[in-house]
Amino acid sequence: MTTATPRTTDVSERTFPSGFRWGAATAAYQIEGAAHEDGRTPSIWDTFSRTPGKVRNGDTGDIAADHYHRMPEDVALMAALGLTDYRFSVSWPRVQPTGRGPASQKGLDFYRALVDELLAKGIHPVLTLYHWDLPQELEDAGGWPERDTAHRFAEYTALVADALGDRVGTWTTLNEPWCAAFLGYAEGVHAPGRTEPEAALRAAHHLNLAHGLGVGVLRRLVQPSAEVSLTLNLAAVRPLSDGPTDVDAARRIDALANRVFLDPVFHGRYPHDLRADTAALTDWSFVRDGDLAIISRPVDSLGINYYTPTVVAAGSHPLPSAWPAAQDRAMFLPARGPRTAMDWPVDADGLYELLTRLRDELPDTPLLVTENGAAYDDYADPHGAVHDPERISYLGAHLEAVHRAMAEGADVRGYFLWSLLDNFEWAYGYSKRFGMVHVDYASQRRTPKDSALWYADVVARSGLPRS
Ligand code: IFM
Repeated sequence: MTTATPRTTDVSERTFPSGFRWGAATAAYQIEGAAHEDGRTPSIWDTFSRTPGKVRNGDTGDIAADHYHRMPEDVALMAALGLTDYRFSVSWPRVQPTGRGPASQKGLDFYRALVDELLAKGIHPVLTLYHWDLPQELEDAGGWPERDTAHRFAEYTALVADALGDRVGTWTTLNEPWCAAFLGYAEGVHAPGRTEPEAALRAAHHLNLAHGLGVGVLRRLVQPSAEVSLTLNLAAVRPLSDGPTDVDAARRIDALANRVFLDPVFHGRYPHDLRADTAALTDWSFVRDGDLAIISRPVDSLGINYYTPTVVAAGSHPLPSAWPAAQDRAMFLPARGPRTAMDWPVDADGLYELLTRLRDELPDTPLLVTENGAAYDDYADPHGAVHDPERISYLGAHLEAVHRAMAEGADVRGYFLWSLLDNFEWAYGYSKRFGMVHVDYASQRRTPKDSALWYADVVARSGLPRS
């Protein structure tokens, strides 16, 4: 269990409490490469990225940022930046190649070495068990819409917990199950690329079940002081107006994006309105007796990933099919503000809104901002420097929003910048650069961008410089 952090936020100085965790985040498929080494088998992302037209430029994670071979150099970078924490994910097909049965010791050895390297440098490892790389064999057996996949996840969790339970202090079951379920099984823009709305709802439930089963395994196998957590990409939903139809449209999106996870995990129930909205698709009979008690096993913290807000109005402009029960009822509008290279509006108030909402709704749950950051079209200048003032401005505004929420009582314990390194940005391939460290993919040379130097200064002072 986590111990309370002293609440000493100083608003005027914009400093953060002592013990505030300053990290960076990555995910296995996005940085590791070594896709065919040491017994690793294909995940759904290996298959998807090889399917023509699915990933920009035909990019794959085969080499990525070659972190598998450059791990000590990357940990040394983290140490040079002064990070207190590093959030990474374990590749399921690397440690349990067929998705069932015994572990690959070679696969586990990589993570043992990573954790040892982090601990030797005084960096707290924050381990995510599932960041979207389901072993292909489990997808062939039906994937997340199949209940058995949740049980396979529990088995895999036990293998990782057995190997690292004595050394890893923070465990996260899932990263962004919304993307895994709805982008993967309804809209089909993420692996495995299926477009079956009912299957997406089943997948969401089985991801929730996997989380709860995983929590049970972790409580049994990892050190009792360990923190057990879950990371959600909650949508900061704003209705365009106070009018009842806009408010109802926002309610639908909130149910499908947020409460489909928050309610079962923290309150042991699915929202009535979600069940009603999706009644034409499913009767939810895949939720069995006892599931919600498993799913709502207590966690020690909640991770929030935030990038941009979601402005919703009533309307019939077609929504992406990731939103199965909101078609013809809601439409998305762009928030105001400058855009990142993802075309996502920059709006730090959305992060403040989310954190203060969670302060009110989950007052006893410590929060971590487990991802926040921005892609820009960065390049190394002739002197080898990478100037990224827009990213510095994005990060500064969002950290200010975190600080403001904390000053108003949100119990935020840490912030993880997405991402440590430029990496494979899923369906966008290598075309989007989120790293604070630039990666030249031809040479694999790492160059800290100006934002990395800025962030190192923030970490060193545990606060924002006066602007
Ligand atoms: O790159 C992703 C990450 O894998 C999950 N959260 C959002 C990031 C940016 O799109």
